[in-house]
Amino acid sequence: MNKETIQAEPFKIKMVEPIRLIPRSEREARIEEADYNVFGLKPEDVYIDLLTDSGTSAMSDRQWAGLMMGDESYAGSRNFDHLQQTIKELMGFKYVVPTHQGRPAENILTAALIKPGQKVPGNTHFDSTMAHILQKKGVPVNLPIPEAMKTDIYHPFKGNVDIKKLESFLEKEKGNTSFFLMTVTNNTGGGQPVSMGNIRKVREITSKYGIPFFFDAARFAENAYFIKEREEGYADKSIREIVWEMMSYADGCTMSAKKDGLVNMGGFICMNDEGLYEQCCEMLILLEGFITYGGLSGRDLEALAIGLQEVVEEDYLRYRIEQVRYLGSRLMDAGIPIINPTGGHAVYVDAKAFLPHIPQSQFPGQVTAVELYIEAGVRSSEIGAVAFARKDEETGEVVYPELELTRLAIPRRVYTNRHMDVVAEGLERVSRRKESVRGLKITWEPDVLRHFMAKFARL
Ligand code: P70
Repeated sequence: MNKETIQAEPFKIKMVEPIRLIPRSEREARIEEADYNVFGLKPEDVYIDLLTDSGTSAMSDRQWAGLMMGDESYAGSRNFDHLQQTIKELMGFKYVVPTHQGRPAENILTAALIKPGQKVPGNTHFDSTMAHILQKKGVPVNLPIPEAMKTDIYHPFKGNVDIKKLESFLEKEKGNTSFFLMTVTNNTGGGQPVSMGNIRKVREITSKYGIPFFFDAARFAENAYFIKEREEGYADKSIREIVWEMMSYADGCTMSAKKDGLVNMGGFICMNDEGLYEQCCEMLILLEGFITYGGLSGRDLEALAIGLQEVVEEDYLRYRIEQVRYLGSRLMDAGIPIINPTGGHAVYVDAKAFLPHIPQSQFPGQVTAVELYIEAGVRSSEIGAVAFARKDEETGEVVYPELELTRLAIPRRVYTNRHMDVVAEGLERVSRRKESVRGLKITWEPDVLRHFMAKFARL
């Protein structure tokens, strides 16, 4: 917590959902029945659920009140007007296309922009983004700064793009590049922020080569908070001013509003280009619904409009980032290797360093998630070889991601720091017996996004 001021959570709790820790023997049985995939666990068998920060936020009383004001008209819902107005005031884009979550936004934008064989560079694409680019026969290209891959060294903006690499990439590939995508914060690389300076440079370079520049804005407000905290010249700017400036450099964005929209379901695409807007609207009607609801109810649109106003409140963001930092510092004090510094929405355990005796082909990130569940009933997720390893189409060899992580994603406004203590204690206990922990092998997997459904067995 901030040492100079006395500040706790900027909310009080007026509704609770009971949770329960089932006995260890039952946890062992449940994870085996789930084929050692945490996605297969029943929520009632999970004590503290850090699987994702997506769609798991607690809404405010104002948002719940907004739900009662839903205008469920098929066309022209006033809640859409409210949402559109809110996004325009916050981000400044001309057009807003609502979707029911981030994936349809990605699907529609990538379908509109990518021609087969075209490259899509970015800082680091997240799993579903990468899958959508590949599905459109595009080629995802990650160009993070080298510091992003060194988990133990501090860098204030590990989400940054390597500007030199981008420049030489575009020099060669400009004729074969569809668009540039900047993911804020960089989820794959530890929820790490991108600096305004980096965003500005990317705009300069993409403009020079005539390449459209989009944000994956799922965690835009958390990114803005880090800019305010860490980047020179931004300490006295409001979060809204920073968000406005960030977005001013881009041609549009996709958004999974299940994160920084503070809602349980929702998303959107924004753009300034009218032709692209029309193209996206056509696909939206085919895939999601009419252009004023995009797969959502009127009430959902209203809750999102209110959530987008709450997420840029500085008191909220301070609490949010400090809670993640609190868990991170507990783990660092216990000698558990994590990505340093902690990011915006999660603490990422460096599973290669945590379980050095388990090779990446035996999924140490997944093993850590399984063991943490057994130890403390805490559900986390793997962001490593299960999610990101790929067979090279030419050589047939498996290419492993550089980072092998177990992510402790913290839902917004849901858990207290006492819950974070339990998570830290659980990992400390796994750490004490880690030499005896064994690897996993995959017994079944689907073709795409295998981490959601793969089955494992213990080696
Ligand atoms: C997460 C979820 C979703 C996401 C994202 C970024 C930067 C787009 C999307 C897709 C996915 C997930 C991962 C592991 C466990 C559970 C869920 N991220 N861009 O938790 O948006 O989910 O709304 O379709 O992070 O990070 P959507």
